[in-house]
Amino acid sequence: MNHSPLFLGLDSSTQSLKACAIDADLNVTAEFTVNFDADLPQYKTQGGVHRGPDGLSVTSPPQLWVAALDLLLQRMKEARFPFASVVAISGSGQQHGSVYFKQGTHTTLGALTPAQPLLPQLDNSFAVAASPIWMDSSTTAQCRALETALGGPQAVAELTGSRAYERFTGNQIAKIFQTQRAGYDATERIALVSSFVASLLIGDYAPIDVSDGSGMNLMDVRRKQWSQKALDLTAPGLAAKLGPVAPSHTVAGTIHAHFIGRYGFNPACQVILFSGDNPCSLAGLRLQKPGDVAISLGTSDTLFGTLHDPKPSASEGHIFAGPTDPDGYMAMIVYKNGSLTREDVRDRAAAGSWEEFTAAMDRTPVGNHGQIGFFIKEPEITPPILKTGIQRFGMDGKAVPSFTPDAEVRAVVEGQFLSMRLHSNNIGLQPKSILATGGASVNTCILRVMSDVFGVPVFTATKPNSAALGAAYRALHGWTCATRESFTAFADVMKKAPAFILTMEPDAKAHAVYTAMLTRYAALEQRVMASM
Ligand code: 5FX
Repeated sequence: MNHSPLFLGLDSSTQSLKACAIDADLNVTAEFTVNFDADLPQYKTQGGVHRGPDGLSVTSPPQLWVAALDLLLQRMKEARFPFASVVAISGSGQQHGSVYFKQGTHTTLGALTPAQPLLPQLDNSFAVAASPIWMDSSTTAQCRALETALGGPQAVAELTGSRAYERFTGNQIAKIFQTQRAGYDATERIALVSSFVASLLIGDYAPIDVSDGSGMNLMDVRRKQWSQKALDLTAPGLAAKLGPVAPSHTVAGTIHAHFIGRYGFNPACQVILFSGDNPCSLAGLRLQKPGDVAISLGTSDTLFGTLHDPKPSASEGHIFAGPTDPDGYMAMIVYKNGSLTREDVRDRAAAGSWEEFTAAMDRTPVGNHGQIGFFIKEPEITPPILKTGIQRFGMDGKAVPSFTPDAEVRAVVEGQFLSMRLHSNNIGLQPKSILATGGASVNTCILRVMSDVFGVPVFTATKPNSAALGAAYRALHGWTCATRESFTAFADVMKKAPAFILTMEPDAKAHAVYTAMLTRYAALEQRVMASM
């Protein structure tokens, strides 16, 4: 080896395939990207996907993901990337998407030759032509059937970590069994996007890791094993088609001869199980102790964090097995009403200007004189509210038609963080510090409210490619555990990572105001849900 050891993270996301290499000191040494629409236009995807005529089905051709891996590695080779120095690879995949390997593909994978790219060798290996992905919402019937059979949404959440969701893979598999029976029967192995890419790299079927496996409504999230009951309710013979689930730091195998011969990988290079993009982002943001929470303020707002005592809930969020701690869990809550909703209020009440928005926040008191608003511009996920609209309440709890523009601005920000505090506590998260990321995290008046509502310090991090970086960190973690032949805490391998920036500390008085407000917020939310 000419270089110090490298750890490679791949991120097969909805729109692109990225690679991020780090050295043992956690410095990023190289990054590469293949954009599906622009670089592989022959697949005619838009944003990496095909939308069905029903408006509900969303799929991608699995060949696209294979072609992307060929192209990415080719680009890395042309850039003289030192493949021989890579001692471990791991990866991230968009969650929930599924790939159906045809009977006989196990043999094909083992026999991959370096003489050709992967695609011509695997073109004919898929029993289901179109892989359903996380944007698909065509499985409501399968979700309701699972919930009915298992005793209701809360029972499904208790067992699998989430109530039945349309995009969750078990419900997608049930639909494939019901509507594409020949394809299901011809399937030798069902992979998630994550385990699919890992399988290509080892030339063998890689297990699904417990963290991404939690996004299927098929795994007993506490035992971290498939639930035979859920499998039986989904499709016959499913256990054999899924193979095992395994802890995320497990070594899947060593890199296949295809990659050694074609690109010059080191034959000893280990492939660590791939995981989902959200679990990998959790690793990339180095959340590891219970109470470490990240809030990404983007088009949709996402809150996730680590915990030891999860409280799965039918009305909010997801519990996944932890991607870095085999005994731990991660919780994730997604809000559809994120930046677009804040921007809507900015445009209506603050002349379209963030400066004016900040000035309105400065002119209004913490707690907004008891005024509380619910801004449902998009059908909301947390809590589930399908009907859109804005509901405003005065201090006396009576509905009011409008707030002053300044109060409107404060109400949207306070309402969003009160909701996050309420629902994160409901599923067992007890934030002790928050890492804020995403576009709106540059806005300090928003971070002020975040810190005061939760009563914890807020750190900031730019989040470029956190899933790919997290995958590279996980490669280092899995490799360290394998090399030492004993589990090593993720924190131990992250010691050299740069510190995050402390941006906001909570104000005790403001926090007390929000704590008092939370009870009223929760009661009003019940009213809003009942009325919509
Ligand atoms: C998580 O449950 C999701 O559906 C998305 O965040 C996908 O993982 C995006 F890839």
